[in-house]
Amino acid sequence: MRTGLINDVVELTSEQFKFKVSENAKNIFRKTIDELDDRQKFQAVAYAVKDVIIDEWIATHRVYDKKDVKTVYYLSMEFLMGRALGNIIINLSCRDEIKKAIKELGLDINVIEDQEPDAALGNGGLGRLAACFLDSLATLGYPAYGCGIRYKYGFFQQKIEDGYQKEVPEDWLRYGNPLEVRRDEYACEVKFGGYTRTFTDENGRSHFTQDGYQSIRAIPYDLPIVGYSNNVVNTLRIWDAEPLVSFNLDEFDKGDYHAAVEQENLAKTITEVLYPNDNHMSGKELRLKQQYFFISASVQTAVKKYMDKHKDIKKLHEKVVFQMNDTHPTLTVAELMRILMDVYMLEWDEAWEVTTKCVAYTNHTIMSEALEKWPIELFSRLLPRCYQIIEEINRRFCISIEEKYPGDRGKVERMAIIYDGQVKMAHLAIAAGFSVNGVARLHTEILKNQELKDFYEMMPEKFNNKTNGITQRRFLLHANPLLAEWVTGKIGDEWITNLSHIKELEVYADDRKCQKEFMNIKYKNKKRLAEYIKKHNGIDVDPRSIFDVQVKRLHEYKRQLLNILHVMYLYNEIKEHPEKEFYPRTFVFGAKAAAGYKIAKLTIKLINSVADVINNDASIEGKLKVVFIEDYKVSNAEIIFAAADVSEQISTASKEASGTGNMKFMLNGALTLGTMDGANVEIVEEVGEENAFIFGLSSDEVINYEQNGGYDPMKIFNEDMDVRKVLMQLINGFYAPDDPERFRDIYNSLLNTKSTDVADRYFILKDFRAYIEAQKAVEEAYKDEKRWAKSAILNVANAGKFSSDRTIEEYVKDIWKLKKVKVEV
Ligand code: T68
Repeated sequence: MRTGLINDVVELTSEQFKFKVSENAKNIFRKTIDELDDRQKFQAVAYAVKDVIIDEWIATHRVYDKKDVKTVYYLSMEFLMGRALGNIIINLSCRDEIKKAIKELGLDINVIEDQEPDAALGNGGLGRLAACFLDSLATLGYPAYGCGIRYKYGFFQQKIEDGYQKEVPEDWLRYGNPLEVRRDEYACEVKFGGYTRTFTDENGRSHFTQDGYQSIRAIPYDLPIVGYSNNVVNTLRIWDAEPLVSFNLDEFDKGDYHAAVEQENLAKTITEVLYPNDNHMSGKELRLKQQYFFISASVQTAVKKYMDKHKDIKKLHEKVVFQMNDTHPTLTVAELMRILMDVYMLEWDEAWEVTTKCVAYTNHTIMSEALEKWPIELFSRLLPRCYQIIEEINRRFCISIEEKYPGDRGKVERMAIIYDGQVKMAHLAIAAGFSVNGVARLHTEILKNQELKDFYEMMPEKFNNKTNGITQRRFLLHANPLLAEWVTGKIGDEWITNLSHIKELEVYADDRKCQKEFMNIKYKNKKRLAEYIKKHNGIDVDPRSIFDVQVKRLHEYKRQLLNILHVMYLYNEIKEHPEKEFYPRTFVFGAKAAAGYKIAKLTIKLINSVADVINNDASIEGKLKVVFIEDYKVSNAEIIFAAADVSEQISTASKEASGTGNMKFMLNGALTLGTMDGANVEIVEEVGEENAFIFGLSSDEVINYEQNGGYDPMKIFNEDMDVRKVLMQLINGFYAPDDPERFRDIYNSLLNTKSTDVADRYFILKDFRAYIEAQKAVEEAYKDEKRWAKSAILNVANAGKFSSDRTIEEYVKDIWKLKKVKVEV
């Protein structure tokens, strides 16, 4: 039970909560509760929940202050939070009172939750990981801030029109955000451009300062991160930009009209929109501005907060650690050096010593197109002082490489931070960070032995692995209440805060009654998804069919194309052999493509075209259905994971750093159909190969082919008639009668070395047969209900390792060295 600090919170009754809601209705909308529309009901309830949280939020920070705790600043361009309200309610200890009150008010909690827009301040895995980490940090009671950007427009909304993706701006703040708190008192100034000037102080020491710059004001908005039943409320601080002074008439009078307007425009554009690329670097000037903007504001604030209580800036690392979520926040290194030297007057060596004890770096990809490199010209123009600092870091780093490997020019060329006219952010992050981690065991090994081999050889002590995880609070407790209740009924509720307990379910895997209960829950969840599909797509799907699901960003390496080509193959089989037994299957896709990623967008059109043909062919008697779920996001993901039988994790081996969707499916009792890539390797290790379907090239094989110029897909095309038939259907108008050339680029990407430098770069044809066989094994396994139910339960039971609580404990122990805090009377 709750042991809160403040009476108001401790004794919250449903009566009090009802009162809060009706007061909100009155004060905000001048209405009684029954006069509110659904959105207003959401707001009235959300403000009441915020009221409940606030006291705990204050109490938490009072404890942090009093105990003078070490704090992690999780710096990330992205936090894919999804909806907050439902999640906060299940985490609050007074959840039952709130739920009771909502019911007594005659409100439907599901309808209310559905009114909240998703906070989609992220693209995919990397942003969602950050959100899961915040949930775990608060639940485990670790002092932490998430630091990010308050994008006006989050990740775009996807509409499907005539089978094509259309991007619609996501205006998530249109009606305001009831859960945020604007903190004007922590506003600060961020400077761009201009030039650095040297001056000498009275002791003859030279210093640097920036002149002729443009400035903007960074304003923080705080969002509460509520821990599970522990009174802890941490903070996600996202920064908005405003003009320093609004339109400056002085400048206008002086004739410096342009400078004034430019400065104002900078403030308007900088936090306007999230860049919608995942695993791809955009290289746009505005993106670099966004990075410096939120890093400068976050680092300034963290240092100031430390100095408010402490005297010795040289001991910053005892209280502060910055975790850089990929290279996007790597300017932390330069900004911290700048503040230490230019504001606190440390010498270079002193500043370097502090900086290198404070920053750590997580790598999320080995895809070369995702590696951040900035042209020197752009970088030095926008951030002259930071550039100067990075030049000096580079100079010293190159000397240390030469000392270690005398005469080895290749080393310096490969490892330098500035080389070939570019600033290489990963190299800077590794040179300055005291820790470099990958996000799954295989990924970290590939970093050490391939991508970052030189760095690993020179600084092996920095490298470590932190296999990703997900929060079971959102992805089981909230997303799948039926299964959550079943699990708790069997083994108690400790799994909610310690997922390793879920292993206790194993003893029920063979129990016939439990198997039936489990399959019944899965069936109900499939019905829930079928209703969602009916409502949103107008397609009837049979909840008794196998739900085979691939939901994730659309990217060639994730191989949605392999999946849909296999669907085309199955359709051909059914048409050619209508007499053959075939277990009905529903293929579900959900994926957003980056707006400028042509072949990815064409793949969406292909999936929808195949869906149109198959879903409307009465002759196959509903044996096959294909559904593309529009606007895949955190909120509908929760419904989708709960309903899946098969989890498609079919990336080209070595390309998916970890994956986290794979873990969400597993926890909800879906069986993985996947390659030995990313965290799939560890999933199979936990659950046993007999409870998953593994196929395809290994990462070593892929890397081998790549180093030897690829393989010949034409050979497969010429020898395998099933493959050939499917590929021909891409260019003979079978799925595009009005424009047979429509899918030519996809065909070419697989076969034609003239139009792409490497044909079938992602080994789709190479893995095709193995995938067909694995899919056959899935069908066989599903026909045996006992066997399937057992495997599904074993998947749930062995998901313990994949809690983000476990991941966070490892970060804390190996990297951050934080102490747990209790918030109580
Ligand atoms: C993902 N990366 C990995 N990047 O692909 C995935 N990139 O394997 C892993 O599980 C996940 O990170 C968490 O570690 C991304 O999601 C991006 O979204 C991204 C965004 C901007 C620029 C580059």
